Amino acid sequence: MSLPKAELHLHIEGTLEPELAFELAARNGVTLPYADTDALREAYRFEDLQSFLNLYYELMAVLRTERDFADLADAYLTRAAAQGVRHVEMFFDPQAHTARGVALGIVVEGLWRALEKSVETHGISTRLIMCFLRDESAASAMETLRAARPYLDRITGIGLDSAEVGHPPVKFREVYEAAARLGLRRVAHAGEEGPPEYITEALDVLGVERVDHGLRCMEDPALVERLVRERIPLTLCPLSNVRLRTVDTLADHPLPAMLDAGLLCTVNSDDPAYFGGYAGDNFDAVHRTLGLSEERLRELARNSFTASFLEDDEERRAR
Ligand code: ES4
Ligand code: ZN
Repeated sequence: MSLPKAELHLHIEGTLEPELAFELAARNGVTLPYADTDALREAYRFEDLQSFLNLYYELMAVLRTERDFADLADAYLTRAAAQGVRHVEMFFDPQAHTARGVALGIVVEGLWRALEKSVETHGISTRLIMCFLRDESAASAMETLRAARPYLDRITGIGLDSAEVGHPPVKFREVYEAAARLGLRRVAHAGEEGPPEYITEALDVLGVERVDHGLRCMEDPALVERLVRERIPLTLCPLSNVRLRTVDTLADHPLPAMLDAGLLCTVNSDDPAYFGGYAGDNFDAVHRTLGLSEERLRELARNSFTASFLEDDEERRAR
């Protein structure tokens, strides 16, 4: 599906395809515990979010240098452009790298090498969103925010990801307050595996402008009404939900009901190398399996620009 669209929920580390993982492993002298790309792909059968995260963090061992991060981002941008992506707000997980001895500067400068020329090279405008790992401490998140100070001209906002249940948004109240004082935009994963209360908390305590996933809002009609009234965008990831068993099958996905309820939904790819598809593949899948009309697909594409952090003039160029 090559409809022009913005990708608002994309973990750059989740775009690491098996072929590139092995190439980077060889380049960096890292041994992966898989014989080859086929054996690695065999491991992509997930029970839930945690079983995916275990592999996601394990494979990051191959990312070591600025060039690695630049190559990763460039490979993603090439694939995204081919699927009609005109703008991407890219998540990255600083703590997943600093914890293994890769400095934040390596990550940001490496990604930036690809991002700074991507309007020219790929026709894609970009923003960077730094995510905190919610299963790490609030102190670690605060330290990460402090370490990011030299790079804030390159970082548009903050997010919250990793294992959700047991790590409510309120844990990061002070970090989000500090980020707001620095002028950073705020989003957070909420209501993927966690309860609808986490969505409310992300809005009320963290002041998020957009909710990542937000799927479980459908269990709380009053919350749905609020999200509609306040025009809070949700960044849904249908293929991710199937692979992580948040929904039983794609045919059971609540996206059509969510659109009918008047929610500002967007369709995104999350971790496309792991979940079976990039942004356009997610659009194709909901078209085919959920029977969404062409008009609904155009609405989803429109919503992606409306929900983005683009300024009006940039938004017009991208649409
Ligand atoms: C993630 Cl699907 C998902 N959920 C939460 N955290 C994540 N990090 C990367 N992908
Ligand atoms: Zn995500």
